[in-house]
Amino acid sequence: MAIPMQDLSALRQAVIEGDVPASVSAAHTALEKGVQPVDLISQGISPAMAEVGKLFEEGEYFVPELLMAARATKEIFVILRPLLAQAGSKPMAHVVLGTVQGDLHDIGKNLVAAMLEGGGFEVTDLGVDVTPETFIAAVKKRPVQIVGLSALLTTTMPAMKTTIEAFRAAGIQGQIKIMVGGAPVTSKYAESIGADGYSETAAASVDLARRLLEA
Ligand code: B12
Repeated sequence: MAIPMQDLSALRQAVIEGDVPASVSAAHTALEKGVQPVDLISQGISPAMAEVGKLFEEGEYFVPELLMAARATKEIFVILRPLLAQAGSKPMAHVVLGTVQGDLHDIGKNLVAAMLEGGGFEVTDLGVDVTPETFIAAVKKRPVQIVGLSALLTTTMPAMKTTIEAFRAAGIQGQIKIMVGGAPVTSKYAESIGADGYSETAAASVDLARRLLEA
């Protein structure tokens, strides 16, 4: 059931203000009112963090405000993670996710991980600044159907290409589907580096992952 956006306005406001206790309490209230964890992410946390990014770009916010908002998000995930895990029975597929080498941005990637978990996928999150070798080791460790690469800097976007080239060199590109995302990434760029798919938002990454599995 789609939840009217105004029902989550208190949560969005608390995240934007980086108010951790208010964010946690708004998340509990929303869940008690029957808001689904995935809707809380796609209609609450995602738009709030997009607004935080905008305020930063406009010079209204500085790094401390960003980090407070990120912390509020992380605390909400502590509540959501067990609920998201409960939702599905047998995972649809195993996704390995990480922010590429040299890049420390993880807010968007964490949202993608949470949405995928909510959408019935098992997610191994390798974190940030992930080298191609670490991605390859994760794919070799146990069966993986999809690898998701995130990059937020124009200077680290080439690391997506390097990672895909390393998959090819290791002979594992044919076994996996690769999806990419992050603010500077476009579908054209994704295609140019040999990725199988791109999505602009965390919510859309779930549909993308499903399409990649069917392909
Ligand atoms: C928060 C932030 C930080 C935080 C990061 C905290 C953290 N834990 O992530 C801190 C303060 C640490 C930081 C550091 C830096 N940052 Co910064 N940062 C941002 C900011 C304001 C917001 C990013 C964000 O979280 N957005 C909100 C999330 C929800 O959106 P998102 O990440 O795009 O993710 C969504 C989609 O892209 C998609 N998605 C994301 N990943 C994936 C992956 C897959 C597989 C898929 C399918 C989808 C997908 O789904 C998400 C949800 O819908 C942006 C500005 C902006 N508006 O983007 C600058 C920005 C990205 N940073 C920038 C810069 C320059 C830096 C620094 C170099 C600054 C410095 N001089 O030190 C360092 C770099 C550190 C490093 N090595 O990585 C620049 C990049 C410019 C460029 N052209 O490359 C930006 C654009 C700001 C600016 N305008 O100057 N930053």
